[in-house]
Amino acid sequence: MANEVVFKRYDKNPIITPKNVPRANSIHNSAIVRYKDEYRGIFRVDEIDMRYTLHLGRSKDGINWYIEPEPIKMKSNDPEIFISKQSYDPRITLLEGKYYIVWCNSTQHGPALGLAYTEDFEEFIQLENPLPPCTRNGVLFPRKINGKYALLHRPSDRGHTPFGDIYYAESPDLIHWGHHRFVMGPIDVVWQSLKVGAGPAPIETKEGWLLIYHGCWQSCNGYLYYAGAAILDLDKPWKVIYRTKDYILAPTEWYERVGDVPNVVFPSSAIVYEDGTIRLYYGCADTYVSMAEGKLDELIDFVKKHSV
Ligand code: BMA
Repeated sequence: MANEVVFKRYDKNPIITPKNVPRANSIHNSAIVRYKDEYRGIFRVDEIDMRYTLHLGRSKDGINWYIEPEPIKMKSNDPEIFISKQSYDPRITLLEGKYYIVWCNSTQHGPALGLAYTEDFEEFIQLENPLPPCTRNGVLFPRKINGKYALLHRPSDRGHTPFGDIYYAESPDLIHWGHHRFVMGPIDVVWQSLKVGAGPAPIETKEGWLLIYHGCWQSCNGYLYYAGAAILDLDKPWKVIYRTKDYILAPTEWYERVGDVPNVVFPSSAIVYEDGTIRLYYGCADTYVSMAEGKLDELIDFVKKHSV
């Protein structure tokens, strides 16, 4: 396999294909966590009418999955919050004992972040919309920072946004968001020269918050998506300490190159194990979910040694 710098791909990738759900056209950018001795996932399923919705998945090993054929029904007592018919690209964060999901709703006013939590992966409670449209790629930090909840997101437009910067926002109560700060944007390095967006929930390390993100550039055949990593200041996460010049994962395998949108790796969940292994789940070509593993300390060394 080409270009494996820290992460080694699982040899039976892709682990999830459209065959996992009867009506699926594709299953890709999804949020996966460990739950008790098992795994749970919130999967983006595009169905055969090309509507995209969030479905619950259960797995004992994180590789073989049962995914519910019907979308998750979130509970909310406020009809004014965005519960759109189309939802995509969830991220998940374990925060104060609850699993918080941030995803993107397609609304008539453009893409808008949704926020919900679950404690048991049975009942999902939707909270106030964190921000107005247009913004995507939202993910919560796993603890309060300076006494506030913290969110990364990417302001966008209504279409296939040809720009994208990562921003930081904080909140005392997960309802009111402010203290907006620019974190990072595209730079003059080809694979991350058009837009960047946050991937999995940031991981706290001694060096700072490890953020795995996607970077995008435009070739004559459209957008290509790669994975990179950065280390953000622990107390001021809008300050970037290191950021990879080289990508950590690129679309090189058939399942990353061929699909509804070719040449896409879209990192969306990461799990750190007790032995220091980091497992990355990522969407492939807007069609599949795959998995790759590496060592957390090697990833941090790589980010530091190959920083811009
Ligand atoms: C982004 C998002 C992702 C998708 C990617 C590549 O803008 O819409 O859902 O994986 O484009 O098509």
